[in-house]
Amino acid sequence: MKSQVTTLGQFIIERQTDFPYAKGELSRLLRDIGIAAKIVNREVNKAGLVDILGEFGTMNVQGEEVKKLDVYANEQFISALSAGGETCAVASEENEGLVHIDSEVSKNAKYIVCVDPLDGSSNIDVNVSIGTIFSIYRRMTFNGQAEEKDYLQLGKEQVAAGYIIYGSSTMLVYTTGKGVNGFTLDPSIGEFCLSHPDMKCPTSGKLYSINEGNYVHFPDGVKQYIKYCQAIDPETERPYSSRYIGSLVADLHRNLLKGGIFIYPSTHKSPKGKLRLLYECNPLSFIIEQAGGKASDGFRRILDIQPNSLHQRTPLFIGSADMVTMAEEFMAKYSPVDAS
Ligand code: AHM
Ligand code: MG
Repeated sequence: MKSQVTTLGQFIIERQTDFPYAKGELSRLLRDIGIAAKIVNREVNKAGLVDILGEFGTMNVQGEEVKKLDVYANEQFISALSAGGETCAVASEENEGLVHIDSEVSKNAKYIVCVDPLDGSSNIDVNVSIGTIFSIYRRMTFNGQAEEKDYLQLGKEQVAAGYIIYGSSTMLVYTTGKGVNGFTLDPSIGEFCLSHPDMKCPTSGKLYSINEGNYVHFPDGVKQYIKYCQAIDPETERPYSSRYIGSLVADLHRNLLKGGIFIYPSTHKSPKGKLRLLYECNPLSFIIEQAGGKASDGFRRILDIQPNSLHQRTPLFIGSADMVTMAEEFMAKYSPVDAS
């Protein structure tokens, strides 16, 4: 048995020298996210008890209103980031506009955070894994409150990104552009402990993940790629297996560890796809690239897309590099017109 564990806090401090100009702010910001993650984890684990402790919207035994978990998670992350003082503003899936943190300590802070506080929240009631996704940018403007220019940056400008998966165990996975490291929450000591150092996504895999219920609405390139995944070919070990949880962080996490491709394409109903560029696709794309994988909208690298609005959507093809490249080839051949 290993006698020593490295906690997230220790790891962040050890890696602080990776950012000679950051003066510890980024480390503190990551630590704040770790704290919020533990609080959200505690509530997610209690979700099954709502029938006993009170339905959402009702009063619990302490006389407090029971909040929906995604609203609760949003409040926790914003409050941890506000208290930390390193973040001047937060762009969240739960808020229409940018949330400015105007306190004395935060208003001149150097970082801006984009977050999906609880992704896949429709899965909570059925005990399926859900996640938090976050992305950190350096602030560009310093004329009072943060501006559009600060959060509408290219994904490749991210200084850090990560996700937390609330699953059979809870993990925090993050990158600061120097590889990807994963930490598992040890509930007995209440610490995230380094469990997956230097994570790498296999270059190819045997899993494809897509909501096939939407098949008729997919572009031809995606339909043909699905046929390719299902065809018999012993050399490439096809047919591949289909695995789709419908919870982005969980689907991505599995494919990152085992190799595979996740696709949420454009559909007739949603020509821009469903997933959001700023706080879903960009952070996961940064992580997958840092792990040796690839992320695309079917035609171009996600991290090169110029965002033009906070809640912008994009199609997403993400996972093992060779599989994403192959899917792009199908798109170029059968759906050459980029609908996005
Ligand atoms: P949400 O942000 O409303 O939770 O939606 C995002 C989720 C992702 O976790 C998942 O990949 C996707 O929606 C699943 O969508 P669908 O049910 O259309 O397959
Ligand atoms: Mg979401």
